[in-house]
Amino acid sequence: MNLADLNEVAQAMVAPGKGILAADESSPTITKRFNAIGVTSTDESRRDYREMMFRAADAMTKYISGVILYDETIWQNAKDGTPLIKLIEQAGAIPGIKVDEGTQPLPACPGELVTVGLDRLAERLKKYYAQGARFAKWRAVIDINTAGRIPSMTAIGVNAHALGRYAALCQAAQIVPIVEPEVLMDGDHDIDRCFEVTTRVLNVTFQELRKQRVALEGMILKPNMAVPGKKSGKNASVEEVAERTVRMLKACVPAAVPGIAFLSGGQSDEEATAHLDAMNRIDNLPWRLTFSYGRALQAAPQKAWSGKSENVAAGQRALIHRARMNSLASKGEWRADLEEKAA
Ligand code: 5MM
Repeated sequence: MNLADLNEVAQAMVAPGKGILAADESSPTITKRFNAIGVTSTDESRRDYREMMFRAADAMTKYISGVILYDETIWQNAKDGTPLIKLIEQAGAIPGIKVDEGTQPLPACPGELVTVGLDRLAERLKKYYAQGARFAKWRAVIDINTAGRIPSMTAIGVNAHALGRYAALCQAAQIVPIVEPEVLMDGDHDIDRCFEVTTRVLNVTFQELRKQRVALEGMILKPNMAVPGKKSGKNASVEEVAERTVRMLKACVPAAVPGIAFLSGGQSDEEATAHLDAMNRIDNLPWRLTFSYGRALQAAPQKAWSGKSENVAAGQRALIHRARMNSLASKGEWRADLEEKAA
């Protein structure tokens, strides 16, 4: 492992004013998104959609540091035969790859999941590196369900262990691991419970990363923010979310980690931007804080595009807009009126 090179890639992923486009939806997930806009999901429509995004020059060159791809996309060519991965590289962005193979029910832990995909991961990483991937992503999913006493320490432990195994294998293959332990915001829990569970998950995850000798300087953390569950009927102010999230991260994430790139987790586009912006207005942060959004970057371009070639420019404009808003938020320079002006 060459740590200086890993650190250089990690720093570039969180370069000032830039963040990550999470375009790594598995085929079932992108099919769900396409169904919502009335588009049939085929190899070709998935390719066309992703090509549209990777050709949105202003987004890709100014605001996006890297793109997380799904296995299918990393091997696909654009309509004119250019490999999609080349479009990303030509824009000056870094190609990344989702390497987990989804979740399975965790035995003896009803309602809980474990992320799988460690078997043959070392071989797969070699192939992805040869194809141009310089970072990877693995997502662990932790649900909160107070009635079911979820999450259990078993689920937190096995998922953290897998994140540690994955991260160590990535670094051995000279690939920067994005470590994503996602605590879902779907439940009826309040912000205190989200704060408490996420703190526990992050602490156990970093224990595992240390145990498995992962170099913190050569990784990126992708966490959820501290927010109330969607079904709680409770709201938290932008400042409260920002203050709680930064407090939680300061207690759990060593300053050696170059950057934290948040998931959006089902927040609205503007909420995700406003929360990131408010965090970046807090002084003396030990790491760079930016975005690694999937839905909060793509919902608007998906709708504008709606599978029609005549809408490609509109889809690209929508992506450029969201990427610019989040770029400003990553510097604490976003203002709500910029959204209205664009509308
Ligand atoms: C883009 O969605 C990613 C892939 O999900 P599946 O494996 O379930 O298809 C997902 O991992 C994503 O990278 C993160 O959760 C962040 O996305 P959001 O939409 O939460 O910002």
